[in-house]
This record gives sequence, C-alpha cells and structure tokens, in this order.
Amino acid sequence: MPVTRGFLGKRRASRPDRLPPGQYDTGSSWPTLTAEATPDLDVERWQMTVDGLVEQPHSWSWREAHALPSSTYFGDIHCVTTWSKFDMTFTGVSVDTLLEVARPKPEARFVMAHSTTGYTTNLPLEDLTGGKAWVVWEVDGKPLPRGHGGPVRLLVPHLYFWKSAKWVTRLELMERDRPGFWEQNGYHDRGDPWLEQRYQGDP
Ligand SMILES: Nc1nc2c(c(=O)[nH]1)N[C@H]1C(S)=C(S)[C@@H](COP(=O)(O)O)O[C@H]1N2
Ligand SMILES: [Mo]
Repeated sequence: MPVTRGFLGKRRASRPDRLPPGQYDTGSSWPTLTAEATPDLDVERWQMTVDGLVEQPHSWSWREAHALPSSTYFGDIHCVTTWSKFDMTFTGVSVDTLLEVARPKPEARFVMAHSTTGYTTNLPLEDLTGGKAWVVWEVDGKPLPRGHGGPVRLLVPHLYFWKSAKWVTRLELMERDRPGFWEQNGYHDRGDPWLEQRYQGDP
C-alpha cells in the first residue's frame, strides 16, 4: 500500500509496515554506494537540462533552479542491497515543475536520467510525475554531501535507490525504454521495492 511516505506524517521507525520485503532498517547510518569516482562539481557551471521528446528543451542554472518553487520530500528510501532508511528530508524542486516548462510530447513514455559521470538510469515517465520525484540539493536542511550526489541528485523514493541518480544533470524523454547502467547489468527496469523488482525477470 504505501506508495510514498511523503506527507503522511511521522511513524515509528520500528513499524514493520514501512519495510518492503527483504529490507532491513539501517538506522542512523547512510551507506554510500557509487560505481564511479565522486565528481567535484562547480555549482557556477552546473546546469540541469530536460530534453529529448519535449516541446521546449530547457536548461536551468543553479540560480534559476533555486528560484523555482521549492519542494520537500519527507519519508523513506530503499536500496536494492537491502537497506532502508526512514524519515529522510530532502529539499529541491519537483520534477513536475521542470516538466511544466519542458512539456513532454505525447509520445514520451520513458526517461533516461544522466549523471555527469556517465551513470544512467531509466524510468517510466509516470514514475517521475504526480509529485513522486524530485531533483534535490539539500538533505536534512544541509547541502547534499558530494558522496551522496551533491550538489544535485535525482530522488525517486518510491523506487529502489539506484533510480535516484547522483550528480544528475539531464533528464532525457524517450518514446521507448532503454536500459541504464545497472539495468544493463541485470537490475530491473522499474524497481518497485514493494514488488521486490530487484532483477530483470522479477515480476
Ligand atoms: N551517479 C550515480 N548515481 C547513483 C549510483 C552510482 O553509482 N552513480 N548508485 C545508485 C545506487 S545503487 C544507490 S543505492 C544510490 C546510493 O545513494 P547514496 O550513496 O547516497 O546512498 O545511488 C544511486 N545513484
Ligand atoms: Mo543500490
């Protein structure tokens, strides 16, 4: 049932109904999982681009992105390596806000998120819309640490955390699905933790 813990309020961390199948509560620790070297990105040169199958491809500078209406996610995150972390607060901008400007074409159904490092991950467009996904630069009121994707990462908390590309700079809208980095290496194309969509071939 729980899709996003969004604004449903605080629940006790021990509540088992918050743990998707096969997951454990990592408590106060927050593991870092990175396939590549951590880049050192300059916010003066950082840009966020939405392009591909959109009416109006658009890029936002750091200052322009911060001038957009800010949006906060409060809730849980789930990594495919079986840790879940409760009660995280991330702030940035809703992906909906970016898509309002870029305006997806009717044939756009999938998105490839690109990081500066070359990391990619694919998602159905509908998993990024309707208040379910963010581009974030703060965690718990502080700038997002580099190791966790700072200055900016994608946040798609209702899917396994590999979909939340760190150091994200581009969302490319596509007609057909195409596997990203981990998806080419056997991970699931959607990755819903409540359905245990860990690997290709899972339901
Ligand atoms: N650019 C990039 N983004 C990434 C990854 C990565 O290796 N590179 N790893 C993914 C995986 S598998 C997970 S579980 C989370 C880990 O985020 P964290 O290190 O902040 O916990 O980031 C995801 N985003
Ligand atoms: Mo992961």
